[in-house]
Amino acid sequence: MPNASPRVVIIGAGIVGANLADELAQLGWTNTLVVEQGPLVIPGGSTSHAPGLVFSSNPSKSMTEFAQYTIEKLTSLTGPDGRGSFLPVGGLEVATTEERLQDLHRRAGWNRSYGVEAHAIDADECAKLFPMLDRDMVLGGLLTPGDGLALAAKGTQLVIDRARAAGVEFRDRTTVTDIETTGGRVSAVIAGEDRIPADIVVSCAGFWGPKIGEMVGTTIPLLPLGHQFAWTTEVPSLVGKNELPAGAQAPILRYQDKDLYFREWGERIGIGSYAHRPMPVDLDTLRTYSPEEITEEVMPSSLDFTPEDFVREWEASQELLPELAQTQVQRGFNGIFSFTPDGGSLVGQSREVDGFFVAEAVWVTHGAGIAKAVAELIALGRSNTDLSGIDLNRFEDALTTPEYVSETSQQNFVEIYDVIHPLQPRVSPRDLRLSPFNEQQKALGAFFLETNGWERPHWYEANAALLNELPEEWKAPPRDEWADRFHSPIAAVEAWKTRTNVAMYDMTALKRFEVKGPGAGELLHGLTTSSMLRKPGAVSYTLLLDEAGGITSDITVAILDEETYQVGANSNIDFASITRAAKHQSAADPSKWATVRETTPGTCCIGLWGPLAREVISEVSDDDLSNDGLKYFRTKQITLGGIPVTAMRLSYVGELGWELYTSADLGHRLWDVLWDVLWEAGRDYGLIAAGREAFNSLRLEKGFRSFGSDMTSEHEPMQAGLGFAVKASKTDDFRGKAALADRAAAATQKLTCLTLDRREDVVLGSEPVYLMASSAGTADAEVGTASATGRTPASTGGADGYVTSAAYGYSIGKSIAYAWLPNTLSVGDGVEIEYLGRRLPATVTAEPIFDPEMTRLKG
Ligand code: FAD
Ligand code: THG
Repeated sequence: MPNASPRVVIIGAGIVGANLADELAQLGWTNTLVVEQGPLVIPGGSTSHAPGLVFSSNPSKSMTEFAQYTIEKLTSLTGPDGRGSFLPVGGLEVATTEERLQDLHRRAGWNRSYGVEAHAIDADECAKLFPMLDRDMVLGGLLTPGDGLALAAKGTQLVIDRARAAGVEFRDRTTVTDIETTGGRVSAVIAGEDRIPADIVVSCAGFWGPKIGEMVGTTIPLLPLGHQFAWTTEVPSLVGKNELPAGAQAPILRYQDKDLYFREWGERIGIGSYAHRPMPVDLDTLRTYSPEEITEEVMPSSLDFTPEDFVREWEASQELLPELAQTQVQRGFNGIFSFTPDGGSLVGQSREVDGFFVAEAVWVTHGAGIAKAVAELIALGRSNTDLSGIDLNRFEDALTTPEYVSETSQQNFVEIYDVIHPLQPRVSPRDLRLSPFNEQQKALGAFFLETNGWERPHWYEANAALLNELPEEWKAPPRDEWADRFHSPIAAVEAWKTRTNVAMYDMTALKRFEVKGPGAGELLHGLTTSSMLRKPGAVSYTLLLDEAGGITSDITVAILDEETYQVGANSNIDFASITRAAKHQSAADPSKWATVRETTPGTCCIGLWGPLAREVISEVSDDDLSNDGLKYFRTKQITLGGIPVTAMRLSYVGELGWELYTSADLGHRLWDVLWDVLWEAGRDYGLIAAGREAFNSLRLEKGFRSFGSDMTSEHEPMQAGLGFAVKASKTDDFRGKAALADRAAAATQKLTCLTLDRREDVVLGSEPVYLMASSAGTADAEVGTASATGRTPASTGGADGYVTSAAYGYSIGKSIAYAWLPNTLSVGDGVEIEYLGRRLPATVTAEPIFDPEMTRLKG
């Protein structure tokens, strides 16, 4: 029978490429060829020498699930010895500082949030699990019993056998030298003299990825870096304990305070180090090997050990594991792997070339899980697991230059085991993308955080002068030290002024682009959940869905004229997907062409919001901005102090006012025009500039969702509380429509608004949430997480849900946390949020908390 699935060529037979071939075959796609430059038994990439530690703790739900799937799959891949390809020895992270000890509770929270067993344990228990530890150095640990060692090379060979049996072809000792494209699509892979036809090409080339990307003109923002791994000589207490040569029984061990990790390796200990200087590798000068030269110890991904980089590391190893003083460093190597600007993997289809996919910068830990998701993406057009956090297209162009990738990737290597606060900005480069208001913001004492390369004010020190005017009921109690980082009491002033007077917000970093052409309306109409065939002046809040009805973004679309649509988006991923759709529509029917042009860098935006916004703007504009002049969710061109401005009446903070857009050159003046109202008008409106901390609090009070944290493609609109954005009046088809009803009926979880019962409690996001015994299950209390609330927790292993976004709500005087929880909960039900090992009582609350009648916005 002829094979009907498209011809897929996968480049690279490491853990990712081999598993991708297998996962595609399981979906019925067997017309696949895997091309590998090395010998298939030891290809010589990172997988060939990976020591295989699988620690699943991760702030991302998707990454946690990818690790769990890798563990599950490797466990099920049994060799001729009847044993699987995973050693479930458990994972142990030890703390030797108070800060780390606290952080282990936070990490345990991530595990529990996403259903993975984790225990905070004391030093005695750590020493029992890993007897070599210096008990007195250790303050406590985090035990993840399900973690352990991936036998990556073995598992990869087994998966290759299985894929072969399903009909997949593997061709080793073959180096891909070029990729042929025809009409913007891949058509063949070139290997020297050979031309291999292909409908789809997937680069699973690991740290060689940038070289493959160059072949089609797609930038792959990863940096190959060296990383030291060494083995001791025989350790007395391990003699005769483990199977040889590489068996292990004790948990894999992390000593993050010194950037080290350890595993038993037969009678020896293997030590991995991130403590050394970053060692970038230049792919152009990397030595190439003929397949015959490659052995277990000699391979292209393995550089010579540099003992001078292992001196302090060896001392630190002997401190934690004193028995190592009786051993020496027997052997080591500097292995090559991939780092990226934000530390995440790179997955998805190229923006430039159809049919060119990548799955790179993937750890062994996530290898099988990501391979499964990419197989779904290719075969089904979408993955069952949210991929937005690791999408290849998430980086702005300014963040993919070689210099930027090199600097940020090296920084991520250095910081890999550091305790990083969720709001902590990168150290460098800073001041990369500046809004035209930057100078004025600095003059007001802006405290900047960084987003997508933009400097964005978090609060303004100038507003500290208003702290003594802040009414008592708007003041928030002091926070714990962790939650206090990157926080200022000034945010309370800025929230108060926005709700009672008027404030201006820098919205320049909001990703936006213009869709233009005779086909623009039809294009967006087919992609969104509301009508795009409306008259100029209309603005819609609408959703992009995948074919299965999952939310891939929430956007605003403003119709500027019949053929010009301005999209307010969430990220570069939206830009890439709409660009691709426009290209396809234009090719299919040239009379309905549409182009997509990025306008973020060339324009700027101020959000002017608050009950006095109309008074302020009328001081500087003669345009009619009354409710009759410009209704809620409408746009028009106005003039403001002589500056042409596109005004859009909407507000993410839930107050009367407008987003005011102009070109970047006029931005500085626009700010001054508004600001001068403060001084020139006969009346003091109390206008202030306000920052992102207040903004985030106000948007949560209003119940406005943030894509990526509150909802992803794993959620359909109803359960995310966005059913209103799917317009029942829209009879035309749009992507995802057919799947919506069934999907909503099957949902068991719902995005739920919680408020914390005690005013002093604050959470930050990703924390586990537990139902009470009255709402589910039986009690099973665990030391260290016992209920502090007098209520009985329903369970202590995996949680019942997790927090997405959270902020203190100044206008209600307590914290707000949105969480994914069973949809059986009702308003008034009590739950507990686990924060740094403590249980905080919270209550399901009706939403939106602020202005449910929308009188503020529509007035
Ligand atoms: P690779 O295994 O590198 O596979 C890519 C393949 O593509 C190679 O076989 C290569 O030969 C082939 N290829 C490249 N270019 C071409 C071409 N032009 N034509 C044909 N074929 C080509 N991860 C963990 O999860 N846990 C750990 O404990 C761990 N420890 C590590 C320790 C060290 C010292 C190092 C260096 C890495 C470690 N990693 C660990 C990371 C892990 O090894 C890698 O992230 C993972 O193996 C990458 O798998 P891959 O399939 O993407 O890449
Ligand atoms: N401004 C603009 N575009 C954006 C955002 C923005 N795009 C991305 C992101 N932010 C989208 N998020 C939202 C979320 C809520 C609203 C607007 C953008 C909003 N919601 C009203 C509500 O829920 O009541 C919608 C009412 C309606 O549909 O009529 O305003 O900040 N330009």
